[in-house]
Amino acid sequence: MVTTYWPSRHSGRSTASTPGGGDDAVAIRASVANSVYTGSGSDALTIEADVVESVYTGATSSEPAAAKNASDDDAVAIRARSVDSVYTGAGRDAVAIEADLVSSIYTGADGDSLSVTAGAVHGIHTEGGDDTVVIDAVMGSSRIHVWDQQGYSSNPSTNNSTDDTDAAEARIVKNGPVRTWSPGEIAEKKTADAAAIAGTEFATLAVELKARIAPQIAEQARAAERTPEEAIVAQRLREAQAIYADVHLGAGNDALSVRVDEVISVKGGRGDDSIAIGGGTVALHYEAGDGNDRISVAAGASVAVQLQGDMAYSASWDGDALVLQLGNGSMRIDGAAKAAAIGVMKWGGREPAILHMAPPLDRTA
Ligand SMILES: [Ca+2]
Ligand SMILES: [Ca+2]
Ligand SMILES: [Ca+2]
Repeated sequence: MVTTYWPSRHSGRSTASTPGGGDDAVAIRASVANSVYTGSGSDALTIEADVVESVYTGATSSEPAAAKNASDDDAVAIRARSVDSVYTGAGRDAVAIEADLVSSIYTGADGDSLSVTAGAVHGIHTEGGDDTVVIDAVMGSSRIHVWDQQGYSSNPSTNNSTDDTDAAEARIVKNGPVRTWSPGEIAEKKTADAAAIAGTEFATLAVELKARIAPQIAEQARAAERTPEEAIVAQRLREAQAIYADVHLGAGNDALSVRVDEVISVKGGRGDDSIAIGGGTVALHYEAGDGNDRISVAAGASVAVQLQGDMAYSASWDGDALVLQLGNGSMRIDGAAKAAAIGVMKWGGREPAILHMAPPLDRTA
């Protein structure tokens, strides 16, 4: 079945539902695409909207058990300003999302392929199976929670909120112009470079937050007896801390390519994962049983290994690679010698251990 929802540009909310078996092809263009269910079968879903909420391409509860247990391969492509709650379930799904705000993406069991181009992103879960993931973003937004914990609210005027990610997102949605993408604009957006994304309001928010916590950074550096250069590096690593990672690759031997302008946190989880860090500061959460992961870091990027639980570690150099023994597992960081910084920290520990930092520029050269 082929269904095309093409409501008028001012029709507002659009709800699509095509439950049941069969391979559905659904295209939606709307201001708000809310509660889209395609049911069982290998579905192809395309959405262009300002706001996308609640997309589910698995079998619905009213379908027979056989349909619910099937591993259907879905293809989902979304371009929007804000995307929240996308579930593709079992099967080898291919999901591509391009949006300013991306949260709560679950690709379910089996080896999925996920590509996210975003301003702020959190709540990515690719779950079991050997997944292939590409993330290109300004930043992971879990860190806004971290700053709240440290007492620096990103929104002091509404300080009662315990979830400042929501507050920040609400601000974007509230203040942003309500508009619908034209096909030409979407094509333009698709080819926009990272610099354009860096100009979003989230990048501005990150700068504001940094300025607000600058005095605390200076005080912590004094307390830890760091040099000014070390204090800057330590703060950069600490900024990437999060209780709950932005990106969870789940079990399996996953492959992730990630690049951010600011910081993002990633949990590779069980299995031997390959993670390529193309830019920014990436916190890698690691706990006992998380396997032997292979990391490559681009020159100028930073890695903050965030150990969870009470785990001993040791570090040694192998050429330009830094090899960390982490309990019964390990992490090999290729290219570490040319990274801006490599550090190890524990959640709740205020000061990261700096294992490597780039030498300061020789100003006389
Ligand atoms: Ca899946
Ligand atoms: Ca996985
Ligand atoms: Ca792993």
